[in-house]
Amino acid sequence: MDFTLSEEQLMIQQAARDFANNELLPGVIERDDAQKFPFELVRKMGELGFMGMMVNEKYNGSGLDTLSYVLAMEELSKIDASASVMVSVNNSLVCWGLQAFGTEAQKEKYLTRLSTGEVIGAFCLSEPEAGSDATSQKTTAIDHGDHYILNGTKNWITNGGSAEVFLVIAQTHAEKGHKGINVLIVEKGMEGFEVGPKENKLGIRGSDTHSLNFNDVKVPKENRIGEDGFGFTFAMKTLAGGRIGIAAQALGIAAGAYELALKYSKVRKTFGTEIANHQAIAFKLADMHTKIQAARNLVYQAACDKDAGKDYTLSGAMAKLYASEVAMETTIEAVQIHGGNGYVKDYHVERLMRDAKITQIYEGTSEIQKIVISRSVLKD
Ligand code: COS
Repeated sequence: MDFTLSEEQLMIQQAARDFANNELLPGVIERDDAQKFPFELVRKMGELGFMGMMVNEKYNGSGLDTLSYVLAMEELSKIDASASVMVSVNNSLVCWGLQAFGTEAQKEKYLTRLSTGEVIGAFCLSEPEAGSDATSQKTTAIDHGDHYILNGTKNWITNGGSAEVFLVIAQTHAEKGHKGINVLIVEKGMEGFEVGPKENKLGIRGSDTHSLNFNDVKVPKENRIGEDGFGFTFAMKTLAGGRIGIAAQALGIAAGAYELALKYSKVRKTFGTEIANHQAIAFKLADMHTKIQAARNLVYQAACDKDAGKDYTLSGAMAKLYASEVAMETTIEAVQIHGGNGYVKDYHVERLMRDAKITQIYEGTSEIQKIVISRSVLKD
């Protein structure tokens, strides 16, 4: 495999690196503490084209490939995974889903604003009793001719408090199981739609995660994406791409922690020498570097599969499974290399360790990725 980056891809990678260092790094510890992410930063990411990276320029997007998106995700995630999850959800789940399956009118009305960061989107699949078991939707969208009446609760919704456009998965024809599920575009402010309290999380604390309640929300039928009953397939298809974005996030968290540990090991001294000169530390760095490169190859491969029009369900699942494991292992080792300093906030690695954990959980847990991978392997 040749992953030589083009001039344009290198420029995007550099732009994301510069933005992360200049704009995201200042205040990242405070944002994690306060569980806040100023919308101003979302706007700035929008101005740089990071909010609609794979969206056609016709809809105000950047018109880039998946590999460019992955490169940007990696760089942003090295510094601030709360920022990068907002980028990931908006790009892979909301914008991509609308571009691939929305009507022209839906794209004009919603996608053109989502891709610039003027507004931000949320993807609402998980429920109190339907996370991994995504077909068990309790939220209902009952057909009333020209509109649906939406009732139910969604949980752990990234961008829940700041989004203006919500893609909500709901059951319309319970007797048809997953073939009776629809996806509706819900706007902030629709009567009966309430944003619940913010979750107090272990990691990615800057991103705002909320539960959402829908009480007899009237949603016009023109807000349904795709044919009647397309909702579950929509969720699976968008999540297949979303997993590449989260894999890139995990890769970035791992690489960010590794870079910090490498730097620290060359300045921190014990027993009269820099700790990098102790084989115990050098071997840790060797393992981290090797695993990160392996994860990077899987992530790039999945992105290239998507760009080549190949099926990326398997490669995306493998990338997410492996990169998220590497993120967890690497960040734990980075804390260990930092010793006591690793356990305090100023050195960043404890935050990266907390942030890493969610990459093994959201957009399909590691166990779900193993279901996807094993089914694919066994089918051959
Ligand atoms: N692309 C398109 N369609 C897909 C698909 C994909 N990647 N994966 C599954 N489907 C389709 C199947 O083809 C099937 O359709 P048909 O009945 O028409 O053939 C349908 O979806 C149901 O699939 P399946 O029978 O495999 O469903 P299961 O209940 O066994 O669940 C898993 C499949 C576990 C893979 C699915 O429920 C899943 O991904 N769960 C995790 C969801 C998730 O990521 N949650 C996190 C919340 S978002 S942060």
